[in-house]
Amino acid sequence: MSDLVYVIDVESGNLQSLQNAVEKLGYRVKWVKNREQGLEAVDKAQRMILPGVGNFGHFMDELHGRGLADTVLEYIKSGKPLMGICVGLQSIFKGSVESPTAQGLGLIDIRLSRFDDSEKSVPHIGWNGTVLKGQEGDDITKSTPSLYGIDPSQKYYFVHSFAAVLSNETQIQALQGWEYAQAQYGSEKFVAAVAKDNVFLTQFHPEKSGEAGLFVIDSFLKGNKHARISTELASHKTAPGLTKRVIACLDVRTNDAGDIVVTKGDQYDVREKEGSAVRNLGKPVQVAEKYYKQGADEVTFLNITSFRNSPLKDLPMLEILRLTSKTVFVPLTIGGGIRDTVDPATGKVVPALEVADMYFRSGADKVSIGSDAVDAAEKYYANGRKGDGTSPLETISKPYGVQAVVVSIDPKRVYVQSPSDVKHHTFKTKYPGPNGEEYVWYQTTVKGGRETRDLGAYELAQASEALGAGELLLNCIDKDGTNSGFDLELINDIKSAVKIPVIASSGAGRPEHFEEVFTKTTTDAALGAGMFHRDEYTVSDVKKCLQTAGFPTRLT
Ligand code: 1PR
Repeated sequence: MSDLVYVIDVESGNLQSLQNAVEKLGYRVKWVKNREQGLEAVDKAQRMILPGVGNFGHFMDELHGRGLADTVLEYIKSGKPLMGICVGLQSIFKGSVESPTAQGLGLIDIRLSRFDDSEKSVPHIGWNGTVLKGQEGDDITKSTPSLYGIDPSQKYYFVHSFAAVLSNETQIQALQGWEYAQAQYGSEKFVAAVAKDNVFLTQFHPEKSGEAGLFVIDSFLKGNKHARISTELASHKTAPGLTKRVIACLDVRTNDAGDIVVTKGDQYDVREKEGSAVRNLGKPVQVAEKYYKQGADEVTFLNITSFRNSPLKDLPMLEILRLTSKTVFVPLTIGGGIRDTVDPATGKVVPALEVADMYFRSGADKVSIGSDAVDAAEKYYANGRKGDGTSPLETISKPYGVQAVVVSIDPKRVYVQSPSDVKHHTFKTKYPGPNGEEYVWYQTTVKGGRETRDLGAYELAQASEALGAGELLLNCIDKDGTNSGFDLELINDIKSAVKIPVIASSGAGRPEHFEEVFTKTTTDAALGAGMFHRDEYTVSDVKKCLQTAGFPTRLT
């Protein structure tokens, strides 16, 4: 049998990682981008993958517009194996409330709905468990046959706001004849994977789900529908449900010798106290791989000097992403320099969407916007709380979906005597200021904290959500590099401002700080940098601490 895997490419999101996963498993990818290539695939392909991320309507328009909806249907009819991923799964359903006029392929008569955000963050981002219908309550260590290797004791990476939520009998009836695994987010149960005959679909991203996800892709590629779960994989037991994510963050910049290094500052100052050289904590690709092996749920790269003078095609971060995504099979975020920019090589203005597109094509799953989001938020308020459609937040989230866009906030604490002293949102702090001030607001900054703006972090968070951010990376300059624990007050305040997930950042110095932030706030994820870079603790130490404290955890 040929080692070729035909993959439908409608230029939606990070296909590089899927290619890397397929290649790691010993196969080759052949892209299918138009009807002509689709006809060849129907004729010659022995396996096909239909991946998708982002907006349902945009994805369906591309699929229909390129004549590839017919390709998928003809291919399915031929009886050869097809695997759909994320929006690829969603496209097989009848439609989605996300894009009411867009037609799904209609193989399953269910309309996708949006998760209820009154009780939880939406999008649903992170590692969640699955249960195969009919096997609820089974002891999985007995090694029951699985659905393409999906293991109920493992966690898989989900990122979506819309899902086939199973809330009534009619929906369950619509799945008659299909085998399916369901997952639960808050109180809502939804289809995590579904299969019938030659069709297999996952809502989660197996190519981003570490070794457990690679095993699922491998089972599909080998046609091993009821693969037995290896005892090695089944040996990790953890509490059910969505985990709190533990993220390793790499601040990256060129040092004075011109090398690209991982660095780390104290309150954003990355120079050594003596000699003033940029701190060098290793090479980005190797450091990222180390954290993947330790069990990091995501890896974030922040390009803290944005390499302003690099011609765009040679952006050093592109190569770092390309190399990292070959060995790191968890989500990768890239931040720094995501804005409309002028290419120094050509003098041409390059819109932020094109910059982001280059990163997605190189293996990034999310882009993180810092300074430019502050500018966009200022315009949003000046414009009567409306976007004008031109900010990178809006232009990137439209085609790629909000889940692909993070806003990184770099705030500083400011004390005031009374809320009426400032126009910004304030709250009463447990830790009064130097002159006994009982209230605080958090001032936003740009350019890595070098410039302050007359805008609060609370207001920035709300504007970012309204303009198209799917997640917030909440740093805190006062806490950065202090090893004194996260700023719990700030995190709770920002969580109360938005419905989208928040990543707590700055101040982690011990595994217990992660336990504390997940116990005392409702943050969805927490990020550490210095404590990992200095080899004081591993990501795995943090995971073990969380597991002992009873949190659902993904262990590797
Ligand atoms: O403005 O869109 O070009 O993005 C620039 C990005 O670079 C922003 O995300 C900004 O936070 C980041 N950045 C800029 N300058 C610095 C600096 O340190 N001089 N780093 C910087 C931000 C903060 C965290 C850090 C945590 C955890 N680093 O990400 O990793 O505070 O540290 P800890 O656990 O050791 O306390 P744009």
